[in-house]
Order: sequence, then structure tokens, then C-alpha cells
Amino acid sequence: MDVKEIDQTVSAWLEELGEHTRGLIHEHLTVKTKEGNERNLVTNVDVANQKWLLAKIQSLDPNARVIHEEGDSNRPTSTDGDIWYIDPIDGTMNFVHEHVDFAIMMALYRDGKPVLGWILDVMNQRLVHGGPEYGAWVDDQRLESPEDVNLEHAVMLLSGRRLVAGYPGYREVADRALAFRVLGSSGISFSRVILGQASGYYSKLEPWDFAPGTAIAAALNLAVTNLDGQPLNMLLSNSVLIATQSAHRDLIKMFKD
Ligand code: 2AM
Ligand code: CA
Ligand code: CA
Ligand code: CA
Repeated sequence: MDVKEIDQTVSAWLEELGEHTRGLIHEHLTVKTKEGNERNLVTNVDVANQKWLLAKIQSLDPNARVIHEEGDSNRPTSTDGDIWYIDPIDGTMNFVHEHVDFAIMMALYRDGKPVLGWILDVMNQRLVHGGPEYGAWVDDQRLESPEDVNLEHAVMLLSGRRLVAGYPGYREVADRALAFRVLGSSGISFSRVILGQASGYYSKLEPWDFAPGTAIAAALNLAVTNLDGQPLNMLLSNSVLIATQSAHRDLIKMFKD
């Protein structure tokens, strides 16, 4: 399959799964906590969505290697070849308590390099998708690169939990930016930056959180790196900075000082 066929196939899966997920929003959910953390939730919908998407990927390639959030015990140890990423509900806290601002996300990488990413804003029925060769799209509309604003003029998105806990840099980002916002979903945050509705996002994230948005951002004039300005490790958690080029330059300089 070429990139366009892969995009159309996966986009159709996500549309179908999104519709199904919207239908469950007011149903009774089984909510559990993970890793002894009361703020880290998983529901029956997270688990079922992942299972459904895994089966779809396996229907394309029975030997597919997949990095997925729930029960991710045998993560690939090398980025060689194709790796799929699945976040079956991103923003589970929002899904359970706000019924808005959560996403279903996937990505495909080849030899550690992005091919395509998908972020479905489930309640707004909006799919942000694309990759470095294919371009960035919202539904069937091609996206242009957002305006290149600097940190002083940037609306920055960040992890509120890390901000209040005093993790390095969060306070300074909030302080130096024009404004800061906390959305509670890495996927929705990435898509805001991709859509030009915010100029950056800073959080510590897992590969399934940042792989989709990083792939789509690669089609645009946006920078996505770790705090040292280096490419992200696609197998492990990273501190992730996505921003317009100017804001990203300001942020990297700020982190170095
Ligand atoms: P999740 O909802 O798929 O877990 C805010 O919590 C954002 O950070 C969400 O996108 C969430 O993804 C992600 N996140 C990553 N690691 C997390 C953790 N340990 N606890 C809560 N959220 C986490
Ligand atoms: Ca989770
Ligand atoms: Ca997530
Ligand atoms: Ca998730």
C-alpha cells in the first residue's frame, strides 16, 4: 500500500471507532487506576478500542510490531522496520469526567522515521492526520504551516500536573509565554499546535502520546525535540517540546541557561 492508501484505510478505521466511542460516552464505564496512581485511569473503552485497532493492524500485517499503551509488555527494542503506535483513548481523565477533549491516536513509523500520524478528536469529529511526505491535513483539508511566533507571543500548552509539582522548566515556560493552557490530552494539545491554535506544548510523554503528532508536525514548519533539541527516542518516554521554530529556539535556549 502507498502512503495515501494507508492514510485512507486507517482514517476509515478511526472514523468508525470514533462513532462507536461517542455512542458510549454516557454509558456506564468500568474505570480502574494504573500503577497505584489515582490520576492514571484506564477504562473498558481504552482496552476495547486498543483490541479493535490491534486486530485491524494485524489484518494488514499479521507480524506487525505495535507499541500500545494498555498492557504493553513486549515493546520492540529496536526501531528497525515498521512500528505502529496506538493510544486507544488519549485523555482518559477527560473522557471519564469531561466527556470532551479526548482523542484516539495512531502512528506509523519506518526505521524510526515518521510515515503517518492520526489524531481523532472524538467529540468534535475532527481528524488531524498526515506525515512528512504526505502533508498535514484536517479531515480532507490541507494545512499550511502556522505563523512562526516567538515564546513571548506564544500560547503554550503544558502539563498542569507537572507545573504544580514543580518539575524543571514548566514554571518558566508558563511565566515567559504570552499565556499558558492545560488541556489534559496530549493528542488534543498536539493538534492545537498543528492547527495553529496554540504555538507550543511541553510535557513528559510516552511514545504513543507523541508519535502521532510528531509525524504530522513533520509536514509543517514546527519543531519537535527533547529538551536538548535532539530527536525523540521513539521507544521510550521523553520530555517533549513541540513549538513554532522561533518559540522552540527560545525554549531550548531557556532550558540550556
Ligand atoms: P492518557 O490519557 O492516554 O493516559 C494528560 O494526562 C495527558 O498526559 C494525557 O494525554 C495522558 O494520556 C498523558 N499521560 C502520559 N503519561 C501519563 C501518566 N502517567 N498519568 C496521566 N497521564 C499521562
Ligand atoms: Ca493512560
Ligand atoms: Ca496518552
Ligand atoms: Ca491512553
